[in-house]
Amino acid sequence: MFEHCSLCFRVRMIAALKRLHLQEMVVLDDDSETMIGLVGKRIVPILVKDDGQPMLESMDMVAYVDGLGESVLTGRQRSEVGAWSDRIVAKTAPLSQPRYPLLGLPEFGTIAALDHYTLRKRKTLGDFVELRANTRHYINALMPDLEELDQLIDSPSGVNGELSLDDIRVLPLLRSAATVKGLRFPRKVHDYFETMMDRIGYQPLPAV
Ligand SMILES: N[C@@H](CCC(=O)N[C@@H](CS)C(=O)NCC(=O)O)C(=O)O
Repeated sequence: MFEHCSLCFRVRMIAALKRLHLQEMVVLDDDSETMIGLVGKRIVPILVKDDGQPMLESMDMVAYVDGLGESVLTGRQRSEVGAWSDRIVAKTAPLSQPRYPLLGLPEFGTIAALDHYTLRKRKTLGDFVELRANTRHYINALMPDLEELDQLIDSPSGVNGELSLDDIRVLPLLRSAATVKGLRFPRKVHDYFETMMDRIGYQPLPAV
């Protein structure tokens, strides 16, 4: 996994909700070898099950972990929440991705790993300094979506009330958005984020 990765956080989240031990291993951003050695390509998250078999899709991993013992994701899903989650990624990426290298995260623990990330993201997203310089613009573009989520949240302990796969979709995205100093979550989003992070026992990432 990468510490900053929201898809990886889905798996960490379900393990925490289930009170199951997940042995976590962070790879350096330039350590393609480890990922390719496990599954034949560069990708995270990878879940290696107790029988040694690796899994590749984060939502399959979530279903697998939730299926160990009694399920906790018993609530209904709502298509509006799923659609919101799909849409928001393009809005948070220009804010969160240029910030991750500033947070002291283990996947950027060497200069080579840090530069590897910066170079590959420059190709897809653009120049980090320029993106960060436009923080206000990207925050303004994101706020209507956060207001929309505020209307969608049913309870601080579950976006649809009872815990569901929608929480697995939403919380990791909020964790990423919360790396942006100066971005204020609307009240219900804020309460949901605090309550859920507290429940799973994770500190938010630093905000810069
Ligand atoms: N559908 C996969 C997508 C996994 C994925 O796109 N992972 C990204 C990181 S968020 C990745 O590995 N990108 C390649 C890279 O980092 O070089 C899942 O949900 O697990």
